[in-house]
Amino acid sequence: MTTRMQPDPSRGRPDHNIAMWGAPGSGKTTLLAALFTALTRSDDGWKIIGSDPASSDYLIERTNALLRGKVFPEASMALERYRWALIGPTLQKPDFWGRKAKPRPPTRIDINMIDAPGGLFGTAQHPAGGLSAPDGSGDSRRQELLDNLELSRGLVFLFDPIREFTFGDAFDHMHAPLTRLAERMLAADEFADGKLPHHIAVCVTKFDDPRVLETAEKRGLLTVDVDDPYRLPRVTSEDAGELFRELCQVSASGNADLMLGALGQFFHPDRIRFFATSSIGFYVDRRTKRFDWDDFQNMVPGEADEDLRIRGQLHPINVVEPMLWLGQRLAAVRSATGRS
Ligand SMILES: Nc1nc2c(ncn2[C@@H]2O[C@H](COP(=O)(O)OP(=O)(O)OP(=O)(O)O)[C@@H](O)[C@H]2O)c(=O)[nH]1
Ligand SMILES: [Mg+2]
Repeated sequence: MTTRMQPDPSRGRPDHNIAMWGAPGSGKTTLLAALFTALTRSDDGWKIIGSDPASSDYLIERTNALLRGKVFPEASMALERYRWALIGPTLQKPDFWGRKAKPRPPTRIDINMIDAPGGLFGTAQHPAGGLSAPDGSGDSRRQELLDNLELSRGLVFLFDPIREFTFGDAFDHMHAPLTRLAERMLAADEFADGKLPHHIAVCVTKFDDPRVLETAEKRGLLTVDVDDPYRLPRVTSEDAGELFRELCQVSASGNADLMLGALGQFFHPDRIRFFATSSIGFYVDRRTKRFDWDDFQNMVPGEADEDLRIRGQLHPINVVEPMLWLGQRLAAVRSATGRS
């Protein structure tokens, strides 16, 4: 079903590679699995299409598992790569006089997405140095992960506030690979303005969790999109940075605030954007079709104690937006630098 990541020489430098980055269980694979539903539920005309059979299979299987099976993906074991195209709307809105414009050619954003087991981001050692797995496989997989980060120009970094509250290890999973990546980019002369050339979408995940939602509410960060029939609470990208900062305060290790410093050190401010994300969204009663502050939890215990399942329909929040932002920014860089 999945393909191992290999550089594809026929495509030249893959400027559009986007890599997911985040601690184990931070929600990387679920976010990918929710992409199709997110696009279909929003009415802005974007769709996602697999660019090869394995990537289409993934979309079909994962979408079904989430929607019908109501189950979350299993923890990732291998580095997996998917190729998708996001196809934009073709119809333009009527102009001021109500005249319909001619359909325009669709915008296409190619995404080569890399999803790795979160464990690979922790305790990353120098590829030439000691090995953590007795058979050396951990080391070669870490090397592969770094190769991918080096080739990508877009990063989706997932910060899981619930894990941070419990384990407090998000910074550990960011710092080591970031340092290695910077070392490689410096060696490759890709550190021109003293920053990495990458764009980074920082997603605060599990926004549907009551603890995260309440933090946003207490800080006065919640808004409602007037076009949203369900009236789901959201946090705009402008305010999501503040939510991130606020959630860093409840880190079990107290190290989470270092992440903001590291982001500022390594990434150009224009190339960082924050998102408050939930792959499953809030539970909405199918009769009332409205968000209800007294009954919004969409994650419920499953049959086995440790199992968690999805209760109702999926209403993904800020799942597509980070991809579109990255895709559009990378396309702009590509056209400005004349790279194909
Ligand atoms: N509340 C809530 N929980 C979520 C959401 N997405 C994922 N989870 C929970 O987080 C768990 C891990 O999600 P994954 O998508 O497997 O995380 P991952 O980052 O791919 O994990 P690894 O592959 O182990 O690195 C799931 O089993 C769910 O329990 C979400 O949108 N909301
Ligand atoms: Mg995973």
